[in-house]
This record gives sequence, structure tokens and C-alpha cells, in this order.
Amino acid sequence: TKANIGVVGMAVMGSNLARNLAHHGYRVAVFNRTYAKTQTLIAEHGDEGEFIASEHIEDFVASIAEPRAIICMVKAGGPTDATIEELLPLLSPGDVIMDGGNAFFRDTIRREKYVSGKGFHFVGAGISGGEVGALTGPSIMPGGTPESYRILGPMLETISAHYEGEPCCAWMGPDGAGHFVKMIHNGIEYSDMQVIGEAYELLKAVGLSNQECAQTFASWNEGELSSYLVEIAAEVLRQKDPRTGKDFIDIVADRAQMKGTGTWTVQTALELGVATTGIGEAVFARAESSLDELRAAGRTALKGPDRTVSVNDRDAFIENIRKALWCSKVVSYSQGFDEIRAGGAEFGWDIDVAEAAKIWRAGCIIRAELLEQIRQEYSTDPKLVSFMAAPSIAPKMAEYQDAWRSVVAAAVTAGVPAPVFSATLAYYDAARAPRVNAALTQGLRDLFGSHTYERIDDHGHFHLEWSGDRSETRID
Ligand code: NBP
Repeated sequence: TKANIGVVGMAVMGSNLARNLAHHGYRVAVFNRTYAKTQTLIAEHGDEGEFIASEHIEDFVASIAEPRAIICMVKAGGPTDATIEELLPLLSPGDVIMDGGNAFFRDTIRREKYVSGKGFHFVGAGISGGEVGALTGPSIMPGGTPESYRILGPMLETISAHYEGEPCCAWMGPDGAGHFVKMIHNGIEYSDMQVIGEAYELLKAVGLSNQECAQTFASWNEGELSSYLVEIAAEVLRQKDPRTGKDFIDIVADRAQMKGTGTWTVQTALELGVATTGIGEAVFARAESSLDELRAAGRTALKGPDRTVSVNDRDAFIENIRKALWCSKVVSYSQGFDEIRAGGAEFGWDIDVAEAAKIWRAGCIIRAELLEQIRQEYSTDPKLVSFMAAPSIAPKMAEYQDAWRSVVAAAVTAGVPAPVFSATLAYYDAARAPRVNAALTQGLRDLFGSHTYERIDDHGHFHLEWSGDRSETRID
């Protein structure tokens, strides 16, 4: 009997997804360029379900029932293109190739066009949850034709995480929509982690030990900040180094690495004109953390306060940090959802923003209590301009903002870098200000470059004769 589905790529993600499918009763064809990895999977986990292992890709494709559904879980980039090229001559019309790797959405648009031009379906699916998620239930963000989703969707929904019985997998839109949504997920993951790190630095600055910080995060995880990343922040901070017995966090080199999805999110936001300042500051903070020479020079040459926050009421300040964390998180998510909407409009995907929030409630790395609130707000009002201004959110931002401001002020005074805390607050203040400094920018641009300005009391574009009699000319 033929397999229900095939998986190519037996590294950690592909083999765990194949096992997850098998655990749910699907017969799974498996293939890897290096056959030894396929053999290892069968030797170690072959008894967990029904697998059909092939050494050659021709046998692998032939072992899958038509229309075939083939999940490609190889290294993103060139290896994905190479695997597609190998599969194409072996497929029948109507077969589906799904790329579950971390592809850039523009590559997915290109691949979808190419593969669909040959008479097959191509699905670009973002998968979040790491290796454990792949095995036990990830969040899955597929994009492609509705017909391809009819073939793949039921299987993906079955193996995905579930939130109160609802699958954390939904069709996001055509071609690149799924990988676009996954890209934004990862961008939000960057800002979430950075702002958790900023909260940690401030907790230390007010005198808490690593163990006390761990307890603080654990207690925050019981309330409205409840989320996977806050939960595991407590776990990392509690951990001891197995070699030295010191706190694990203190022996880890203080340089954050990145694989590029945060950078893509910010690059795309810049192209779309969306101000994702929380994610942007998080990407830049990682970059600066790795500038060894700058930091070495700065430690010697740049003077300032010693990163100690003195407060009369420490518990009250800790509560302020909690509130600041909630506010900055709201703004970062709000900006991320704005980018989803802008991308959906730009690329013609018409992404249902509430659906994205819905499938992030479980399985993925940014799963958080807040996502159910985001889902509710966008379902109630699909035209919601900004999540931070939503009816259930804005009053709380108003209530928490004094705490948020006091945390940013304390960080600045003490010399503790808190770029996401402060950039998200500036974004909030710019959004609520009657006028920002854009009028002066326009005045300067018109003076030095005749770039024109608009008026508050008339339509059209105008230019002032700055080097002449300073009369006004209407341009259009
Ligand atoms: P890797 O990203 O480490 O890729 C290894 C796999 O790619 C192996 O199966 C390898 O085959 C195959 N491969 C390579 Br490399 N070049 C190939 C080629 N030219 N032709 C065919 N196969 C080739 O695996 P991973 O960490 O399991 O991740 C798989 C995908 O899932 C990636 O796109 C990743 O970004 C994404 N992802 C990973 C995570 C995570 O937590 N790790 C989470 C979400 C998404 P070989 O055995 O013959 O070398």
C-alpha cells in the first residue's frame, strides 16, 4: 500500500515531522540525500508507525499515493531548489510539493510560479516550534493554492498543535503568504526576546540575583505575561553551568547570533513603509552585541552611570517593569500585525490577521496569552487600525504608561540599554501626538531641495521661494 504523504530531508525537523505524521496514523514515505540518516530514523523510531523508507528518490516518489503530498524539509536556500529540481521530473499533474523550511517569502513566490508553471502545486509553509514542536505539534502557516490546501490541509491540521481544540494551522493565502507570516512570527520573536532581556538587565540593576530574576519571570508567567518565552527565561536563569557550577547565564558569551529572519522582517518593513521599531531595535541590539571591537573600545573610552538603579520601593519598581514589558510587547505585536496587513495588501494575499493570531496561540515560539486577545480584537473588527489602540488594550496602555515611562526613565538615568522599551514607548507617543516633528522635516526638505510641502489648510503641493522673495508657488 502506498504512503499518504512523503517527507524529504531527515535532519532533525524532517524526521520529527515524519514521526509526528506516523504517530497520527499516516503512512509516511521518507527520503534523505544521505541514506544513512533515513536508516537511523527507521532503526530508532521505525516501530512508532508506518514508514516506507527509500534510498533512491525515484522509489520514494513512486511509493506515495496520488495526488502526492511531499514535504521538503531540507536546508533553506540552494538545497531547497536542488530538491525541487530532483522531484519535478518524477511528479504527476496535481501533486503538491510543500517547502516547510525557513524560506524567504520572495523565494517562495518565485518557486510557486516555477512549480505551478509545470502543472504541480507548490506550498510554502512556515513551521514554528523548533524540533520539539515538529514532533509534538508545531504551529503551521501554509501558503499556496486553495486546492493544494484541500490535499495537505487535513494532514497538517491533524499534526499541528491545538489550542482549546482548534488546530494551530490555517491557510494564510497564495504563494508566499505562509512564509511571509512565518517571517513576521520570527521578527516578533526577536523583539519578545530582546525586551525580556531588557527586563532582566533592569531586574539585575535593581539588585536581584539570577535566581530571583528566575522567580520573578516564573511569577509573571502566571499572569497576563504568560508565554512560552517568559516561561523558558525563568528556566534558563535557574540553570547552573554543569562545568563550573556557576549560574549558566553568567558563563554564556554575551553575543547574540541570528540566522536572518529578523533582518528580513525589518528589510521588508522598510520597503513597505511600516514602522516595526520594536523588531528593528531587537535586530540592531543583536548586531551591536556582536561588535566586539566597538564594545571593547566603548568599555574603555565611553563613560557614564554604572547601571545601578536605586529605588525606594523595589517591589513597586519590579511591578513597573512587568507593566512596561506588557506595553512594549503589545506595541511590538501591533507593529508585526501591521506589517502582515501591509504585506497582504502589497502582495495581493488579503491575509486574515485574526487567523494568524489564532494559529500562534499554541505550538510556536511566541505563543502567549496575548495572542488570544489579538485574535479576539481582529475578529471583532477586521479593519482595526492598530492593535495597541484596540478597545480592550488602549485603556490598559493608558493605565500602565506611567510605569512604562518610569522604567524607561530609570534605564536611561542608570545607563542600562533598553532599546525596545524606549523605541516602543516613542512609537506610542508619536502615534498619540497631535503633531510630531514632520512639519519641520518638510520645511527643511523644501528649503534645501525644493521637495515641496503640503498645507494644513489647502490641498496640493507647494514650494516656497526660499532664495528669492519667499512667495509660495503651487506645484500641483
Ligand atoms: P538543516 O537545515 O540542517 O538541513 C539538513 C538537511 O538538508 C539534511 O537532510 C541534508 O541532507 C539536506 N540537504 C542539504 Br544540507 N543540502 C542538500 C541538497 N543539496 N539536496 C538535498 N538535501 C540537502 O535541517 P533542519 O535543522 O532539520 O531544518 C530543516 C529546515 O527547517 C530548514 O529550512 C530550517 O530553516 C527549517 N526550520 C528549522 C527549525 C529548527 O528548529 N531547527 C525550525 C523551523 C524551521 P544530508 O543529510 O544528505 O546532508
